[in-house]
Amino acid sequence: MTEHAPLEPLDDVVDGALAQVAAVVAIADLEVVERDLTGKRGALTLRHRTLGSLQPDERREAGRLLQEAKARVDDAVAERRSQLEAAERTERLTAERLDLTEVIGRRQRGHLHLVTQTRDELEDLFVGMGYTVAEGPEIDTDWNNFQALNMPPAHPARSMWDTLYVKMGAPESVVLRTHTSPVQIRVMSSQPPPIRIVAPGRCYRRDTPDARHLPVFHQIEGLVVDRGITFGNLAGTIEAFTSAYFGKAIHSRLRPSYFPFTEPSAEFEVTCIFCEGAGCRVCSQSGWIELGGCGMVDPNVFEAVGIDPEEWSGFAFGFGIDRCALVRHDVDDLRHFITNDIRFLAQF
Ligand code: 2NL
Repeated sequence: MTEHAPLEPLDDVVDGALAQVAAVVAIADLEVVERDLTGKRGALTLRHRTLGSLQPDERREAGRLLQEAKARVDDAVAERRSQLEAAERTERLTAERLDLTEVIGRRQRGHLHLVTQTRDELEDLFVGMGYTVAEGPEIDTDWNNFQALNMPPAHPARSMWDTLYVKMGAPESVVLRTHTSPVQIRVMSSQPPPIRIVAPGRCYRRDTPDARHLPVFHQIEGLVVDRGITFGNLAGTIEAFTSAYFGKAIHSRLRPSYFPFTEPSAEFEVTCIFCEGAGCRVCSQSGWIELGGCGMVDPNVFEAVGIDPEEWSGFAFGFGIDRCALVRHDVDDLRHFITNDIRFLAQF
């Protein structure tokens, strides 16, 4: 501590000390400075020891000045310490800051596929009309899929369906169902009329995918069996369902057709939802869009499942769920449903 030799003016010692204290930027350094000044061998402590060699009057005065100097230095150290502590605390708080009000974008939730939504909606609609929902396996017997539906083996009507056979049991005895009719055959074979069911589900055909065909698609079929069921009941049911699903402006019409399992048979069409019947490109200027098929259950089908066609009559209808969604939501290609492009799917 030669620079703080006893002869150096006390004011200079204090000024130097204050400058040092002011220059300190870390609390640890402040402690070193403090020790150099007021510690055992500190500059001020050493001056204190020289007091003993002074005359009492001088000693009192020098002692007072020394006390005053020490107090100034102590104050400066204390103030600097609290400044540094405050700065350290602020820095720590900033680093540890948690903003509990921060809004973080919500996790995106998925939703049901449009085809599933459509199936649910159609089920609800028919349940509201008094039907129950029936389900069955996607792999079924040739009997349930074809023979009971009035199509014996090798019958030419089978060529209407591009069937996929499964190697189970006898050759060509098990198929991936080509429609959901086998579900209705199962119900009719296992419970007596009256029957009011819809059978929705996945079906398979050996088709190449294009805008209007998918090899794996979804169908919903309806079946009503009771005494005195007429073609008028069928037409009324189709009309009730189409206006409930597509809206009051949409109506239905039936055109004669052929299915092996219904007689008479018809195709049903709905008012084109784009032009509401005026004629446009989508409906080829006809004002109508074909949706599915229907008819009165063929007596041969009743015979196959053990229901007496003299006592009971019934109607059935069927249409594609995918195609229904396509028409209602103005989708231009069925393949969008299976491409899994999230930009397409997220629209519905
Ligand atoms: C179509 C035509 C149809 C049926 C399905 C049916 C079922 C039984 C008996 C008689 Cl168990 N018929 N179903 C009847 C007529 C048409 O579907 O174009 N579907 C996409």
